[in-house]
Amino acid sequence: MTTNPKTDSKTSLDAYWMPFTANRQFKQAPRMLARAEGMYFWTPEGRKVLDGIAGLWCVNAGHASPKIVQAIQAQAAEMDFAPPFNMGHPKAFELAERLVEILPAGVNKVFYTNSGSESVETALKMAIAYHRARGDGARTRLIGRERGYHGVNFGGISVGGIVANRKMFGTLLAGVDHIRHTHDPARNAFTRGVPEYGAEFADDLERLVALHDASTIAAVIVEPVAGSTGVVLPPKGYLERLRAICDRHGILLIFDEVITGFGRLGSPFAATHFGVTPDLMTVAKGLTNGAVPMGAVFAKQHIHDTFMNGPEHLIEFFHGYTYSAHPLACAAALGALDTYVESGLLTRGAQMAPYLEDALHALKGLPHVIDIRNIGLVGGIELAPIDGQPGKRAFDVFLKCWERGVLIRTTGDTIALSPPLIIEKSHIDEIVGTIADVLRQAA
Ligand code: PXG
Repeated sequence: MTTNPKTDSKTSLDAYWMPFTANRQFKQAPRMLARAEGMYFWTPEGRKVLDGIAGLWCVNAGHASPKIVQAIQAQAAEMDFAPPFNMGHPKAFELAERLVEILPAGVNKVFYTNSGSESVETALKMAIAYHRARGDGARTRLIGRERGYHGVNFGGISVGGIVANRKMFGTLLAGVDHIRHTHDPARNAFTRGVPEYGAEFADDLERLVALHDASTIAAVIVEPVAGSTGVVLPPKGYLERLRAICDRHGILLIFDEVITGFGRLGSPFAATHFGVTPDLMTVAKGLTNGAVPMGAVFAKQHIHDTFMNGPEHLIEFFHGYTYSAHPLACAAALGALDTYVESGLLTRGAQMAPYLEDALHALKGLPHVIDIRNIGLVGGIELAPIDGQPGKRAFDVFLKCWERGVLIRTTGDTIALSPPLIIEKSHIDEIVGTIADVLRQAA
């Protein structure tokens, strides 16, 4: 039971089955959030908590950003819903046009979804259907990467490589294979920024091409910077090499930019940051600053154009969602884009990154710290697991930071930081300082 501060009544915690949560642990000691603004959450009791993870990699402009709040409020009153199939509304088109302005050259078509998971399913289906529309219908295989996270739907967990997210759910999608992951602590531990070693891991795609033949492979999907697995960066030259191998074999390259999109790395997208342009990009989260659920797939012109054949009165791509281009989401996204551009947030990460990098790497030598990784406004601090209890060491740090008023995220035994892009140096000091104190005391 918890006390509702508004009504003072008791609400049972029983009915809500929480996602990706240790439900029993939570319900014994609930961590409730009631309000949010800027860099902070407040608990129902009024305790202030510094947000070190932008909600969940999404609140890039900080919480309750005024333009976004106003846009949602006005849109709810003006038009709550409009059917997206065979009908349109102006903000959906305006948003697509505005997005194309910040996308890498050549990527200029926008297909709306409602989450990162839906973006991934959409991109995978688009890739297979594209090859078929070209008359190359044998290209149906999808290649993911070990340790990859692409949401939780069947396509996403099939190409994904996080064992816990896959093992409970049967045989998954047929015709999927995986290249190896790029984590190589033996050579790259404590590297500042992208690691020096491992571009050759991209050649693992050639192994799968040799095994399956390129003529059966539709697409490869990777996170340019992997988040959920615990912040794993692409080695220098790796993404370029992956791009070259895809080009050589007519395989589409999909970047899953659900966490890297909208300024996280200090550039609008990972594609712009690394100068490698994929054929399809998936986004969500920062698209609306997390304020309304929304995702999107960005496609190169020629992929879109390949579908635009057949009788003009017929649907070209049999795919879409009731809530695709939802008016509230479009309004929120336009408000978010305005805010990002006006405040320089799409590149602010680049200015703040060196300070975060120094702060994070100063943790080297503290108890249990076995690796530190960083890029833009992303940080990963990997801890040695407690024998026989993987994940527990980091989860305990998470709980202690929460008690001290700092929200961090842990995955396995890695602490992942992804603060709002409005973060100031003093916030970085507080987040990293709190983690340091907790680590010292836990020793
Ligand atoms: N792709 C990537 C790369 C993601 O990071 C998704 C797809 C799925 O998005 P939706 O909107 O369906 O959740 C994600 C989601 C974490 C964490 O702790 C990250 C995500 C979700 C939950 C936790 O790093 N990313």
